[in-house]
Formats: sequence, structure tokens, C-alpha cells
Amino acid sequence: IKMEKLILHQLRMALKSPFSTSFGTFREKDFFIVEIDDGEGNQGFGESVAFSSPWYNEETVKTNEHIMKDFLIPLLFEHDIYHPDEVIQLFAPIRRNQMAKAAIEGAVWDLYAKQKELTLAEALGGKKTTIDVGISIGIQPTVEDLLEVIEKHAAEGYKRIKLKIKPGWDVDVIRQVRKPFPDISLMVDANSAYTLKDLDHLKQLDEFNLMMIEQPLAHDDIIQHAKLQKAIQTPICLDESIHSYDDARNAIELGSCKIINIKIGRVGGLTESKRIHDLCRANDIPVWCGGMLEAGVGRAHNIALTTLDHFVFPGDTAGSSRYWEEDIIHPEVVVKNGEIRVPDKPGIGYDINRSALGKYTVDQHVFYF
Ligand code: OSB
Ligand code: MG
Repeated sequence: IKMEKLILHQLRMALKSPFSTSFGTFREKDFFIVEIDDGEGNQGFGESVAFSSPWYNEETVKTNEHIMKDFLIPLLFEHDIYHPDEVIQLFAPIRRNQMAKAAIEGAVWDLYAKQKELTLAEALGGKKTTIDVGISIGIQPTVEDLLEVIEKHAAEGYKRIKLKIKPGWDVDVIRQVRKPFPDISLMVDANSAYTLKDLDHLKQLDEFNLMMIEQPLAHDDIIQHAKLQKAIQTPICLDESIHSYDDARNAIELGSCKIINIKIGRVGGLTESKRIHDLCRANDIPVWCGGMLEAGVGRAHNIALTTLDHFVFPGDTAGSSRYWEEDIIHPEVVVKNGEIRVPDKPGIGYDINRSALGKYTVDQHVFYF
């Protein structure tokens, strides 16, 4: 794969409204767009998904920058790559730092697809022409606010609603949501806010016909999750606990979950995402694509990945207007009746909106191969 130059664009974008989870509130997003230019008219793009603070996992925007600049980019410079599947091997000597790896690997995948004149979805082996999406709704100041937000997004057609929960904002809130919305596809995400001491409390969620409960227990646990899954009816979906194919295999073997949320950044890239997808298909574990408040480039990668056939539940890839006044891609991602039409242009299938990219850029570094 010919590469001539790599540009790290550092961006800062304000969220339209704050997004609150059990571990904290996001008001803006800082991230990198990785651009690799082949010198022949093609540019591949990737997006880093770590947050500014290590709340969700241990990576941050600054660790992403350090690991990319000082380790991953030099490795990429020193070796020839023939297929994007090789990037994960190339980066294997660097432990973890999946989000830093995924940002660069994503740009290589996009560049490869463009050079081959394939859509990224085709390059990955995906066949869907539209994908189903849901929406993730943060913790709100009051239940009244929450009901209003749900109403708005249900009316927009999103195929399932995910509600963030935490101790003090869970069973009673869901009960009040189920009254006006008895039939919507509903799930909850705790982002590791509970322990097994809360078992009796969590059991009460079984009465609400939830599609799943995402990551109820510790971010680094799969043993306790297996105990919890035996005690509750609601399927457990793991998010934070799954960093790799091996983690997925161990969780499936232990019975720690019945569903897996695949996030490209959390597992170190598209190649690993595809391996986990294939493993889950072989084991009858449904998967869906999670989100990290991505801007357009990250969303485009999520859309391409979701075209794989075993992404059977709607993902968290809401439209561009969910978080952003203006996205950095053109056209923006549009959701209609809970569906996104998969773009048919090569690579990620969206153009970079250079004026928006420039507007949100706070720093830039250029590396020549
Ligand atoms: O756990 O899926 C999560 C946002 C920030 C950090 C973690 C999570 C989330 C979301 C929102 O649920 C996903 C999105 O809309 O991009
Ligand atoms: Mg989650």
C-alpha cells in the first residue's frame, strides 16, 4: 500500500448538548483525524476515539498522540504493508493502546479501499446496503426531561433506544419510561456502575422487557458478569470488558454475556473487529456496533463495519446532527426511519469537509514516509 505522507489533525468540537454517563459528563470532543496520502490522489482517513479523561478506559487524547507519534507511525514507516490486515501484526509489539492503533489502522483500511476502488464495506466483506441504528441517551436532569428526549428520538424513527443508568437513576426511571413507551425497543447501559452487591436490585430490571443491559459490572471483569448473567433474565452485553478476540472468546466460554458490543477503537481496529464478529457468529452471540461520540470519519467506519451480516442489532451510530452543529464529512450522515444508507463511493464513502476540518483543527503534525 503506497504511502507518502501522514497528517495528524487534532480537532476540538463542542457537543450540541452535554452527554452524561455513570462515570462523567462530556461537553466537547478532542480527537485526531489521521490522514494518509499516497501521493497519487488518494487519502485514507481514520479517527481516534479516546476521550480527554481516562474514564471509559485508560487511553486519553494525549496517550493516543504519544503512542501514535513515538511508536506506531515509526513502525508504519519502517515496513511495507500489502493488506490492512497486516497492520495489527505490525503493531503487536506495542501492548494495548487499542484506540491509538485503530486510528491509524482505520486510515490504512480507507486508503487501501480507495486504491482498490472498493467501498470500505466491500473491502471488509460487508453486504448490507442500509444499516439499522438506534440512539444512546445520556442521564438527564429529570425524568420529565428524559421522557421528552425519548419522545423526540422515537419520533425520528430510531430503531431502539438506549438509556444510560447509574445507581439512583435506574429501576424507578425505567418504570416511568415504560408507562408511556410500553413497546419501544429499549436497553440500558450502566458503564460499570454496579457490583454483585446490587444483584437483587439489578434483578428488578427483568420486568421491563429490555433487549439487554450493557456493562453492568467492572470494566475489567468477566467472572462476576458470568455470575450475574446466571442470576438475571435480561441478556448482558459487554462493552468495556472486551479489548480483543481473546477477551471475547473468554467471555463467551465463561457465559459472561449473551451479546457483544463491538467498538472498533476499543478492540484495536477493523481487522480485530471482524475477527470478533466472526467468532460471535460461530457462537450465536449477536453483535452490534457501539459508539464513542465520533465525528463523521469515525461514524463512516462504524457504518462500513456494520454492513457485516452478524451485526444483527441496531448500533449507536446516530446521524451527524445528533452531536454536531456541523460535521467534518460531506454529505453528513443522515438517519431516515432508523436506517442509514451505506455510501457507494470508494473507501469510507464520504468526502472530508475541508472547511469544517480546518475550522475545528487546533493542531497539526505532518510526517513524510
Ligand atoms: O458506553 O457506549 C458507551 C458514549 C461515551 C462513552 C461510552 C459510551 C457512550 C455511548 C454513546 O453510549 C455512543 C454514541 O452515541 O456514540
Ligand atoms: Mg457502553
